[in-house]
Amino acid sequence: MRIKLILPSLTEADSPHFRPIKYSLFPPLGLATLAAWCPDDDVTLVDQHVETLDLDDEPDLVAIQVYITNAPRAYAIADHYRKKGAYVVLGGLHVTSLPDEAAQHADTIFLGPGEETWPAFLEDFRAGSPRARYASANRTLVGIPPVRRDLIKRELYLVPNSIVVSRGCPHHCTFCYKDAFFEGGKGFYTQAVDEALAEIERLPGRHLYFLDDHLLGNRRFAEGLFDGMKGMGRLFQGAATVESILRGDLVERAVDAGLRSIFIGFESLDERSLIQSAKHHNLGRDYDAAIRRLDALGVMINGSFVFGLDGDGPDVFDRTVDWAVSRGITTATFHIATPYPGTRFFQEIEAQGRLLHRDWERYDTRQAVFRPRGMRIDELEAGYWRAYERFYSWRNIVRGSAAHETPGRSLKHLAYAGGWKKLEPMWDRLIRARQLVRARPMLEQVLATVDVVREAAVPTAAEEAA
Ligand code: B12
Ligand code: SF4
Repeated sequence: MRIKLILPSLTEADSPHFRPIKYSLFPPLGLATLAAWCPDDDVTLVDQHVETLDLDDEPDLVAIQVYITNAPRAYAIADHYRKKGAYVVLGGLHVTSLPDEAAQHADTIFLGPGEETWPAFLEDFRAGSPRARYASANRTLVGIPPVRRDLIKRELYLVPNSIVVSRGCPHHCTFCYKDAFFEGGKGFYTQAVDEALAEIERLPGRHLYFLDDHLLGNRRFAEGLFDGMKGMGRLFQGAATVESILRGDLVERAVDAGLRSIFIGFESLDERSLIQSAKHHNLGRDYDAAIRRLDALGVMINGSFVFGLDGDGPDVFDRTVDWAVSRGITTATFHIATPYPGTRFFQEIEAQGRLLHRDWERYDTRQAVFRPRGMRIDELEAGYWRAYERFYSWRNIVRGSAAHETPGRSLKHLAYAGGWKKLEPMWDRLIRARQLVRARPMLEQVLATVDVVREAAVPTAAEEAA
């Protein structure tokens, strides 16, 4: 059977917001995961961010991954293939949030993760009796076949070794996709440690990026994973919460296994906004202590911040940027608060009559899609762009890098932040020439240099108690 798996572009390639390097970071891991159940089929995997989508072919089955901002493109592609007589199925986050919308463009839709439903569908499809809807309920990653990495065109990505060893997260922030996506079953589960380690062993090169929502979310699993990775010589990046950094010694174990940079959801410096988002695990946490601890371990921080929550006034942008720069946060990801359908945040904003529109393509966290309380819409959007501009000004990159205790760490900060945001023409050239592979040693070099100050990493009694 000819199966075509498609990840439609999250942003149109001719949009001013299409930053080629951002969209050439990671391959479509979800679809490569599904392909594992089709070892004997003729499978093509197309990622519209990095390659042209040929619409003139004749696949028997087309499976499309739908995120919120690619929904209109996904539906157009689906309609096209259905007209041509292909069987078209849709799955992913947006389909799970709005199944009835997606069902208008598909022969079959999938709700939730695909590890249980996709093989069930394939069996029904091959038997000639596929259902219109499959919803995941029994979730596990134990014993699933290995991701079809042979379908990933490694040369097109800066980080071809993206990996997920868990699904979901133990928390319930109201703005997060998580509760909507995992409804009807477990919302946080992991691979078996030995299977995760075997998957890591199979990855070539040194650098890995864990795309897990919360890599430190299950203590026992993370301990096993990091202990098993010790000595493998890997360098990796991942994501975790402030609270998990402050607790116990998991972060030291992660560093020993190769952790060099971490994505942390600070989200807000204001208690009111944290309460509004049910981000209880951040409440009362000592952000500074977490940052000091990571810095002492030589781990760079990518801080995530959300603007436009109810506690935010027009001063939030400069205040947040000044704070992040003064703390030596290496890179920052800013978002305009965006209520994704299916989330509690969406329900609240809709009930309050504050939603501006349902143009999903504009739900890209760069545009205001609801009326904020503490400022005007134009203030929110202008403030968001100003935050990026200020944070990544050379002046602030230099100031941020000076916030570290050692010259080695300052240099690393300069190289990483500068490389990420100030070398756009170089990235564009490498991408056009299909030579991103040449930048990987540079990335590894920056990540590899560490000067750890262990003593400072020991938590205080208060941190331990928290
Ligand atoms: C990698 C990533 C990206 C990559 C690109 C995506 C890619 N190459 O896959 C990049 C960096 C480009 C990116 C950008 C953005 N991202 Co992003 N990203 C992720 C991340 C971290 C991992 C995705 C992943 O690989 N997951 C692991 C795989 C195994 O899971 P999966 O893809 O969901 O696939 C499974 C299921 O969904 C299902 N499935 C999926 N498709 C299909 C299809 C069929 C037919 C079937 C049966 C099943 C199925 O089966 C798979 C196996 O279970 C997720 C967080 C997360 N944990 O998922 C956020 C996430 C997807 N991103 C998100 C957002 C908001 C963005 C941005 C809009 C925000 C921003 N400012 O950065 C931008 C996009 C800008 C724009 N204009 O749209 C949100 C999406 C919310 C939503 N409702 O769609 C997420 C969930 C983060 C979050 N916590 O809010 N992102
Ligand atoms: S901690 Fe992060 S991944 Fe977990 S629910 Fe909150 S926003 Fe989502």
